[in-house]
Amino acid sequence: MFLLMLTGVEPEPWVAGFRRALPELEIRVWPDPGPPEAVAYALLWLQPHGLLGRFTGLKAVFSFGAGVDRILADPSIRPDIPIVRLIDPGLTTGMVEYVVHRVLHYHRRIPDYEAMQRRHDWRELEQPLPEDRTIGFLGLGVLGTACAQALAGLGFDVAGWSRTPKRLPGIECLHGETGFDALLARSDIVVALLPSTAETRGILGARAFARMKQGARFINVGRGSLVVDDDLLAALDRGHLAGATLDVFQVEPLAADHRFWSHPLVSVTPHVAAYSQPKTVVRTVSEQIRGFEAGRGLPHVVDRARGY
Ligand code: NDP
Ligand code: OXD
Repeated sequence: MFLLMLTGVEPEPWVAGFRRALPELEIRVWPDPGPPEAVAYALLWLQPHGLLGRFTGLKAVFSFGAGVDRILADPSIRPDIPIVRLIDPGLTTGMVEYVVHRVLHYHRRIPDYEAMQRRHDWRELEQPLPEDRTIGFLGLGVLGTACAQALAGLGFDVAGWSRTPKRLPGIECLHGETGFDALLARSDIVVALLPSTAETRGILGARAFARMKQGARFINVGRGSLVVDDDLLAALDRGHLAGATLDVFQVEPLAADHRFWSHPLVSVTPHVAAYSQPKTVVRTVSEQIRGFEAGRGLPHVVDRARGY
């Protein structure tokens, strides 16, 4: 049996899609798992913690999203159960669209023109070429690399930072502590696409913001826990950073009284940069289950010690 445990997601299209793609498996939706020992696979998004231990026949769990921090924080998933993270073309397309859109928004000075419109001010502002703007990616994984390549293709100067050394054509690849500082110091727009791990939580605090260029912009599409909120607000308030686009937050939904909502230099979206769509995700996960049942092993299994 395949159990869908998807908090905040309308289950109908998922159930219909998986019933079509995996007719040999019974598909059930939490909180109606049927006999617990019959659950062989589970698809998880914001699942209530502490429940998976009762599924004694569990063979593998699949993440509904690319980030697995919330799944890893659930102590009821036995250490021998593989956790498969989502690498999906629909998710990648969504992230590329979002990041390219926000980078172009800043690059083409749309915030300045919006302010001028409010003053009925008709003037042309100086416009740098993309090659004279550096976009720096913290995280050069599946999503960071796809976004970096899209922007390099538009002619931007692109750099990226990862845990291990990398080589990507047309992108300056940095790693380690010196690489982190170098990337922050040379980027006009910094895009965070790191997972939330013991090593990355709080990585974007006062020290990191101080290393960014005067007037830099910051886009966080990774995880809210990367950022020390008060330090980001302080960097914006003192004019060191010129803007922030935030899609992910320490606590989601973002509290109604959080300063991010109303800060004039902050754009907020409700964790929608990339989104899981039945059309592509059902195919991706069904192929993985079918391959596993045929003895081919599972791709993209999370390294629990590394945290992503
Ligand atoms: P990947 O696992 O493919 O890539 C993660 C990247 O982060 C890798 O380049 C990795 O380095 C780097 N990294 C991890 N830890 C460190 C560290 N300590 N120091 C330096 N670099 C580090 O993940 P994805 O690209 O698929 O996704 C990234 C994150 O984006 C997800 O974990 C999730 O949090 C977020 N996300 C947000 C969404 C949204 O809608 N806002 C949607 C989807 C994902 P290395 O290459 O060396 O391993
Ligand atoms: C995520 C996702 O991991 O939406 O945030 O896929």
